[in-house]
Amino acid sequence: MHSSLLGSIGLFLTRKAGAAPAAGSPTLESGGSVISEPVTGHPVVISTWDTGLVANKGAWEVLSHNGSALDAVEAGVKVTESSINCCVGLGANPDRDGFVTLDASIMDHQFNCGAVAFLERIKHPISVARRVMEKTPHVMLVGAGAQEFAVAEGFPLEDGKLSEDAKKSYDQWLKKSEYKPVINIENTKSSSFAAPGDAEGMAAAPARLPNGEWNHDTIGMVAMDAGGNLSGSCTTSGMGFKMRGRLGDSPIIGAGLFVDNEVGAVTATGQGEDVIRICGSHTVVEYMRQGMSPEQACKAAVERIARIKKEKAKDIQVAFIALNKKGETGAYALQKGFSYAIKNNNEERMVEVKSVLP
Ligand code: SD4
Repeated sequence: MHSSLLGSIGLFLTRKAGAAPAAGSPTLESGGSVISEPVTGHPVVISTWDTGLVANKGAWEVLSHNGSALDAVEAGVKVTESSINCCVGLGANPDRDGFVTLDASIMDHQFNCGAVAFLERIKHPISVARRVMEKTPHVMLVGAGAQEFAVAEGFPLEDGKLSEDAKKSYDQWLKKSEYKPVINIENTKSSSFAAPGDAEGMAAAPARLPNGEWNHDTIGMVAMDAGGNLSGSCTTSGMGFKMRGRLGDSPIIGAGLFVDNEVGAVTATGQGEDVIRICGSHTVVEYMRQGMSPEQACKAAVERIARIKKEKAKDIQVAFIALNKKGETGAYALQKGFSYAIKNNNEERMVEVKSVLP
């Protein structure tokens, strides 16, 4: 057997609550039960929300065959991009004007990164992001330029029709919000997304979808391969019914995704404006560099957002998931109800995540 695999098997032990933390990692703060036990060892893949469970299977196909973390995180989130769901891929909810616009980013273990944003009619933005990383001197392409690049690279231009679910959801949203394109809804006052420095409560997108669920479901994924290298990916349609041209955190390296192969890999989900405000994923990596566990680091970043948002924190959801160089995983959310999916050689499950707000 390959020696690195033998080495990894020794690490495939889940540290139980109460067991001594690894040298150098501070203990978890007291005052709440540890819902998410860190999982150690590699290969390992984690990803956001329930859809992560299936996406992880796609990544595992690669990781279990000794593939790279980079190939794994691309393959994994492509599974979600191909499925019909509210917030990822071409089947997702559109912007206010009825167009699905997609954002994605990818980053490897050597600080190579690529992103696309405001991309329309392309099924796999994550793969276009990877092409940007590998075939251009740039990090990010947006809008028509990103689409032209994708087509030149051989990605088919899809028809741009809304999925049945998205059409229903959009029609319902139009009714409820009484949105008429001729009226400048962007100037509607809404406190939901206001923060210090915001243009006095300018509406960005509804906090909740017409069915009452939080308006988010990005897939962010980070993985470590058998060789111990880290990579990450993040792909989304952003907030449903957003202003046309709006970008969230997902395509922004350092906000929605960041990987430092010496320290760890982090991705974010939720209200992107507030993740961007604190360069969220980069911040979590830096907290881990200072010695925090993945969970502690995610918690510290979420708390920072809560402090900035003050009483408006209750109107938004933000969460981070993190994987450190030891293969330990952790996450934290602002609101209850966030979970992430984990897969390694020993287990495949959802992990319920603790929140800053009750
Ligand atoms: C965004 N962060 O566009 C994304 C949305 C999201 O889970 O994460 N949804 O702001």
